[in-house]
Amino acid sequence: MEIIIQQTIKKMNRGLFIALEGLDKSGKSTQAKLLSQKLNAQKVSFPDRTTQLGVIISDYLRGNKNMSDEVIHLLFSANRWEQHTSIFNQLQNGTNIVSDRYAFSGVAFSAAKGLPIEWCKAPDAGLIQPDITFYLTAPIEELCKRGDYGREIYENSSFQHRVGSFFDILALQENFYKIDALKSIDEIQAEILNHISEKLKNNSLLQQKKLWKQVL
Ligand code: T5A
Repeated sequence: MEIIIQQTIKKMNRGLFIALEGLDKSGKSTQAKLLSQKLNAQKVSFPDRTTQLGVIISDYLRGNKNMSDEVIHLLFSANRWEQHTSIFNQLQNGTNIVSDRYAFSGVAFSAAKGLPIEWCKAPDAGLIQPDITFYLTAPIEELCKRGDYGREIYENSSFQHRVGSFFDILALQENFYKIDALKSIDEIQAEILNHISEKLKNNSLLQQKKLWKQVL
């Protein structure tokens, strides 16, 4: 399946941009790693904790730094803009990109704090729009049993419920492909590959778009 997908992408004359979104511990990183290996893609992660801005964001997430909701939102967005040119150039050169979280996380998490959705979208307007966005979701009560849940400040049930409701709104607005995150890792990967294969039959994917230009 992945060979057919790669051959189809080659005909597009540019790389495919895939984003994985969802609640904390829904398995995004696990799937992003597998998918980037299968599609010979470059994996990017947001927040990108390797840059100076990323270090500040990481401190905030671990509860070591206080910031207003507006400031941290803008830092998350700036952290994506830091990678914008690199992502654009790689796509133009035919490299596929798999993004572990993207601007939709920015909107869902900040809107869950009470910031207006349109305000949240504005700083990310103009970033490259993913060709396909997967939304991994499951009851929070199940996800909070996974891994080291609870280490970062957003990992609490009531907040994640609010985040989930904004992801649900975005999923409808942005046409996300919703995935049951309680399925096995292999089942989810197969579903993702299947959906990419189906989507590639649609020529509209050939056009590279920008996020939310209409809100500017
Ligand atoms: N944030 C992010 C914002 O507020 N604004 C923004 O603009 C952005 C980009 C950090 C936080 O920042 C917020 C959102 C976050 O709260 P992060 O670094 O992506 O973002 O942090 P997490 O979402 O917590 O990412 P994790 O890497 O911890 O979770 P993942 O990637 O969803 O899950 P993963 O793959 O690491 O798996 C977690 C555990 O579950 C197991 C794994 O083995 C692992 O132990 N697992 C499964 N178990 C059973 N079945 C499956 N199908 C499984 N898949 C994975």
